[in-house]
Amino acid sequence: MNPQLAESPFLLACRRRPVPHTPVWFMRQAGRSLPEYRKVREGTEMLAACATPDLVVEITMQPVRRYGVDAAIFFSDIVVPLKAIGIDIDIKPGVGPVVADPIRDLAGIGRLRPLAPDDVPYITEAVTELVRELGATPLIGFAGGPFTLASYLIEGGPSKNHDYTKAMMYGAPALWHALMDRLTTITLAWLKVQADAGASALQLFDSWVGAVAPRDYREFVLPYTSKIFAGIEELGVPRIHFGVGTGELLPVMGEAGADVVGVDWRVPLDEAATRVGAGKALQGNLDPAILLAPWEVVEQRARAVIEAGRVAEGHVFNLGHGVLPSTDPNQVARLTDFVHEFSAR
Ligand code: 1CP
Repeated sequence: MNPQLAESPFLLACRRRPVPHTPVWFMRQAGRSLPEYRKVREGTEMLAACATPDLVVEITMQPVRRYGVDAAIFFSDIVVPLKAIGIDIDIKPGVGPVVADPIRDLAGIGRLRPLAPDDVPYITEAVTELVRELGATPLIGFAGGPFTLASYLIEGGPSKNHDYTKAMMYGAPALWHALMDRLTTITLAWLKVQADAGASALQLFDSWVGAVAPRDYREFVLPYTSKIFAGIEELGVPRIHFGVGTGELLPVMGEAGADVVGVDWRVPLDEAATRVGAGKALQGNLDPAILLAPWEVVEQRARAVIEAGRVAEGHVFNLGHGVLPSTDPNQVARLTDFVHEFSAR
């Protein structure tokens, strides 16, 4: 391991140690807001791009080069491990993941076989090459959270209300638990592949779990997120747990076992620190839409995030969700510099 890596501001903040400046990276920092991304993706479908190491390396590096962010996020997608075990899933432009044959019964769950490292040699190859190129900059590996993956598989695509998903959760709990159990096994193997190849941190994106109430999270989701975080503890890398609209879930998410909890823009970080409880760093939480406003507004709001973040035991600056495709990359560059300069004062 590169000796400077362990002392990188991002990994120090995740471990709640003192930092020279607040580290910053952005969810969806690679992708559609960057002209250089749109250029290299031309003519290649999303999931084909994810299985092409040269492209994955190039796209992951683009925001690191352009912005000088404190961490890279591996360019892939939460559905890649599902595709790799043979689920007929595609990412449709302008829509998102679409599943040909949604999983709604025991036979469907039976199709979710365990993932072996041999299923994803291109992931090992891309991560290995990236770690070499990144040097002292950490690489964040990731997986989709079990509720979010279950929702795509059960609904067959993006969903507003998660109707079929909740129908199974409440109406066929044995089926639900069997599905979550399989997804947990796949997710553990998928995260391990990335860490074994050299990823420095792992983030679980349970993006849509904010749709469930705390008592239901405890019964239907927490057993699986807890098992995932406990299962990757031995890999020795910081574990980050993120979801959107999780203000009410922060206390129970704080119990799941991550080292860092991601917060969306709805709850200020000082309040989030209280809700999550002691012994955690926080990541977040500027509203991504703030970047669409004039710079003066961005600066004022970013300052408030950094100040609220000082209450937390560790703070990684980020947005409350992904960079919006219409964002001007120059705003992101300016924000990165501002976070570094203002937090070092
Ligand atoms: O052709 C394209 O450019 C498609 C757009 C795109 C991109 C750039 C998709 C389709 N996925 C990705 C990459 C991606 N996905 C990354 C790496 C890039 C980076 O962060 O810099 C990551 C971490 C993800 C993870 C992901 N995929 C999540 C969790 C994060 C989040 O934003 O909440 C989710 C929910 C997905 C599903 C997905 N994949 C793509 C889309 C458009 C969606 C969301 C669809 C929906 O609204 O349900």
